[in-house]
Amino acid sequence: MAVEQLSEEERDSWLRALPKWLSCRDGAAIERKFEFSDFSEAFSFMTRVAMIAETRDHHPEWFNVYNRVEITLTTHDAGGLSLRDVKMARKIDALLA
Ligand code: HBI
Repeated sequence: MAVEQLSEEERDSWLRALPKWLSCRDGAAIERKFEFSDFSEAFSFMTRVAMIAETRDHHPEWFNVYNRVEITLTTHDAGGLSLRDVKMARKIDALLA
């Protein structure tokens, strides 16, 4: 199923609803940085995100060193930001709520 890139207006509107996420790559992606108490907490979080990614068939670009995790979301199939990224960001935020 073709997935559409969000318009600039849609992107800006969704970014207001995702205050912990920053727009990056000239609007083609969103990113959020996380810091946990230790590596075990960080990796446990990554494991939960990985399960969501598999369930939704939508996978993050991420970086981890010790207790820090950085997640970037973009939709390769759309060549930019799509609703899949927004929904994934909301799911990730819900893990920490
Ligand atoms: N994950 N972030 C991201 N972007 C995609 O376009 C994507 C994905 N995971 C799987 C996926 N696309 C499949 O639809 C195939 O295109 C690999």
